[in-house]
Amino acid sequence: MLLLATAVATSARGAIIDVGDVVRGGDLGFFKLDPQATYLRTNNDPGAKSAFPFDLGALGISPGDLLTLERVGDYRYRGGIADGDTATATIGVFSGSATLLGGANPNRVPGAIDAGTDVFSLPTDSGGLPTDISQDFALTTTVVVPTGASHLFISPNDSFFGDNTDPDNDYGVRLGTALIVGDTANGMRTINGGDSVPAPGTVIGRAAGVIGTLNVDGAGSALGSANTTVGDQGTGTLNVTNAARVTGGAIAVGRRLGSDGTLAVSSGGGGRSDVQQLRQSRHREGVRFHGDRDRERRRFEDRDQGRR
Ligand SMILES: [Ca+2]
Ligand SMILES: [Ca+2]
Ligand SMILES: [Ca+2]
Repeated sequence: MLLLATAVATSARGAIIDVGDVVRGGDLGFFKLDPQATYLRTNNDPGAKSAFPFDLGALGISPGDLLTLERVGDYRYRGGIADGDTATATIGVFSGSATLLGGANPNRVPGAIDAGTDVFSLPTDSGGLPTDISQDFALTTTVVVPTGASHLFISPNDSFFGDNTDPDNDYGVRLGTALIVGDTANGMRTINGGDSVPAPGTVIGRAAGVIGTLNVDGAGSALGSANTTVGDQGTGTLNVTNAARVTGGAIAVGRRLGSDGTLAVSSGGGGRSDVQQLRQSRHREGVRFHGDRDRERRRFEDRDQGRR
């Protein structure tokens, strides 16, 4: 299936041209988190508070949406003078209701719905009671909002909450919905002429069998994305050409089994192109390959400046 609708948005400097199935993402804002608030079981922890139930509907988020959750800042996980404001481990769980039971319950979120990548939570610091539930996931991540979800709870991943603080008051989460180029049908977006597109997350080629193509072309043209997936279950191509830029966090190429991802960076008459994550990740771990059986099918091209 190929949708033929074409949308063109122009600015003073350039253009964003969408063809086919392109879902525009958006930033939903930063939300402060209390590092003492949790949805996990607690024991002999009178300072612990209840996690806030984020109302998905009120935020304009529906089941099936691709939600981006970016943990921001840090917290201090215990009161000792030597322990800095550096802890970042944060987890979340979707629920079919706003109900959060008392801290003594092993499963405090009666409407919990599984999503994302499983994460383990340690037993309570006092008494060693198990706290782990099967439905929660680790932040930072991009996750599909599961069927039936109406609320979201977020918590530090900790075993004692009453001693947590945030001295510089920066701990929280930034929520957004992802830009999807090629969601359930083929799609293509072209960013050119010096235009710049910020996105909390970007997915190119989401569903199996779908072809998604994102072109970022020309000096000053840019995609800024907290994380980018080139080929999620489908076929994704990210072309960065003629002095264009891609900035932000990690890039996953060919993310799931059966997917196909191509990241092509080339310079042209306009100058050198730059993929910030790529340059860093060649020597670190920002570009990740998944689905080993299909590794040989993936074409990873980096023609810029002879980088390998
Ligand atoms: Ca902090
Ligand atoms: Ca603690
Ligand atoms: Ca868990």
